[in-house]
Amino acid sequence: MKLPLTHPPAGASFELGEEITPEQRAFLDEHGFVRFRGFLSMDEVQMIRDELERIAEEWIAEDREFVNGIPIKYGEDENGKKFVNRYAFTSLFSEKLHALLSEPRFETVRRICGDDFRLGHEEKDGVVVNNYLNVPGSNYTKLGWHVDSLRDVFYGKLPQPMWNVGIYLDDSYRDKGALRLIPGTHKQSLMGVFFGKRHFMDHETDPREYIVEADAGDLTLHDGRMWHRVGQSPLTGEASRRRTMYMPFINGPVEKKDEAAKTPFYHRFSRKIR
Ligand SMILES: O=C(O)CCC(=O)C(=O)O
Ligand SMILES: [Fe+2]
Repeated sequence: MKLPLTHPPAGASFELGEEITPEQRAFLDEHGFVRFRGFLSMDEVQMIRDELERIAEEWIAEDREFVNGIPIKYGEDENGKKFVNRYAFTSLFSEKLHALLSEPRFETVRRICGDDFRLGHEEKDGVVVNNYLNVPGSNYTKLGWHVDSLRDVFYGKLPQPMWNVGIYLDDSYRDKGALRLIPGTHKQSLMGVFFGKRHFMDHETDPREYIVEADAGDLTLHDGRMWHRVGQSPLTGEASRRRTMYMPFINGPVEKKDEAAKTPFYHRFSRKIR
């Protein structure tokens, strides 16, 4: 892989108006990601956190293992209490969240991805929430290097265009581990996607990596073709908690899932290696 031409400045961020500006678009094109500050209010962030708590209680009470074939990852906190490490299809379990994601602000985001893109509430893994907590019983404290669109290969297709749009539900600076990505790798060849790194197994620091630091309420967009990982927090317990919500923006034929959907190979594989 070639080195990116320029490295984005540390902490680079923007504010999103009714439309993406040429400057913001140029940043996104060049580096493959962008961060918009203060996209949601703290009240909205709190609403989502509360909904997540409610959904977790529901799923734990009914011993739910899957949603539409996608395994829910559970962990145990310091008090032995079960919690959800990774939610899938979250917006199907909350009318409030679904309503928020239908507001005009998200239409702006959709148009940034492309006029023919849609938010896949019922496709792929739907709206995913990661809840990283660094405690011994947690099954999700970090995430190895990967390229999101390689998942298509596990689903039996060539990598498709896809944007991963993230909402931060906690402040996430490097003391939380944070998202690390390699700017410019959205332009890599298919060979780079396949063989650049060992997907999900490799957690090594890369000299090219850029640490995306963000506050609760921020919105980020990253190209599904670029290399990224989530580091492990050097902190433990509640201080290490990092919640992010990812929305898949996709185009092409609609492929909705329901409870009859099979578990993709990728998830059976990833269950073993984390
Ligand atoms: O938590 C994050 O910021 C990234 C998560 C991620 O890369 C993924 O779920 O594919
Ligand atoms: Fe990812």
